[in-house]
Amino acid sequence: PAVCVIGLGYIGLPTAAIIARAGCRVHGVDVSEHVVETINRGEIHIEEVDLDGLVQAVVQRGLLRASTEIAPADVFVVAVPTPFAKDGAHTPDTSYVMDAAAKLATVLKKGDTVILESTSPVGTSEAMRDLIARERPDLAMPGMGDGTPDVSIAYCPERVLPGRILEELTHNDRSIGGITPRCARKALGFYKRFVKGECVVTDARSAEMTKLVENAFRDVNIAFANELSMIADRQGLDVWEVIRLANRHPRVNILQPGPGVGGHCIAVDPWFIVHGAPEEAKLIRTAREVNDAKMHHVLAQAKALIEAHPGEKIACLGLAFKANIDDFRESPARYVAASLAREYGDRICVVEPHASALPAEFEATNASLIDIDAALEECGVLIALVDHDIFKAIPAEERAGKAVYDTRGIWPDAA
Ligand code: SAJ
Repeated sequence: PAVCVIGLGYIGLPTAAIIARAGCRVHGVDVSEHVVETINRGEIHIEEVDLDGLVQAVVQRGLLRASTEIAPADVFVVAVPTPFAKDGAHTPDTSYVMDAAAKLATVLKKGDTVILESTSPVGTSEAMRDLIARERPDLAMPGMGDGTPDVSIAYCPERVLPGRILEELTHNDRSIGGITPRCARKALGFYKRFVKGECVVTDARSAEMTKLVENAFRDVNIAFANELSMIADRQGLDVWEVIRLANRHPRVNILQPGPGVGGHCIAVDPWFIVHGAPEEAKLIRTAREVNDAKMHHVLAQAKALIEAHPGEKIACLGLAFKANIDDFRESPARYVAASLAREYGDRICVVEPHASALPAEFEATNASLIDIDAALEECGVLIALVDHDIFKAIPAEERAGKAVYDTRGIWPDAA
């Protein structure tokens, strides 16, 4: 089939490339001219393992072409962002999804399949169907009226881990949520072309909730670890030791505390559940609050350590939102480092091997970006914010004599 992928970001572009590799002709759509031009040159605008080679290959073979304009296709895959609305109340903003639906409605024809992949609050696929129904009264929609529908609509979330996207897009199991069972079968046939994992068929609302639940599960579990770390700080305990020991229990598996939860999914998606059921989603809301509070706790602890070492230079190790990636968006490490830079200026040295310059918010500060060797020579205070392998590998003798705040537990000997 001819496939149109709308949204060529962290999920849309790898998905488009994998569908193209499976032999489908893919028309990718993005609002950004820059993104479109980059892809049509066979290059990529994001960092992801092995994605550059794959995009280059499918563009060269003429299987993937990007444009700012929608084009007719047999299957439409929507992978646009669903951020928060700007109301400060964590309300999901599904306007990008609805804009994509309105665009594809202009070229939709009988027999087409529309698949939503964007993380979305429960009911979004149906809302998308309703919008398409309004735009295209000439087409019969699934789940509306008695006749045979003219198009199929399904919700099929991805669950890939940044850094392993290509591998996980192919091998992870997937939920295929049809607006009707017939829609699910249609979407299943499409995913079977390029997914090696198991494709489990369900309804659209269950699939929408499943995606949110997966990330909320992880958020709640990380919140447990982060709350433990704050309790341990209060009681003068080594949280890493306590977790190591507790995890010896055959049915206990506590996650790792850190400086808070970053990324665009785990810190966002649980709010979509809270928004849908505010009275009931107490634990899920509290987990979000605990993980956000952890970031401020880390900042306060870091300041206390810095104040106790006047005159010393401070190395903030890491800006990324997690280990061994170059993604600094929504990163607690970046927030902590930038806050310290604003307060302590040129005493703050940031080490981030995945950055070539400090992000914009550091500009007004006198903080500098230096390499790990210089940091170990010049800085008397080390604040480990990201568990990059390069930081984990710093031996005890190179940290000796320095004041250390290890927010990730990367140096078990330092406790
Ligand atoms: N973190 C901790 N302690 C831990 C584990 C993680 O503090 O023990 C922190 C990380 O440092 C990071 C944040 O949590 O700041 C999130 O990292 P992550 O590796 O848990 O997840 P993401 O955001 O990279 O990807 C998640 C994944 N979801 C789950 O594992 C349930 C991924 O499978 C999803 O596809 C992705 O969200 C998404 O796009 O929704």
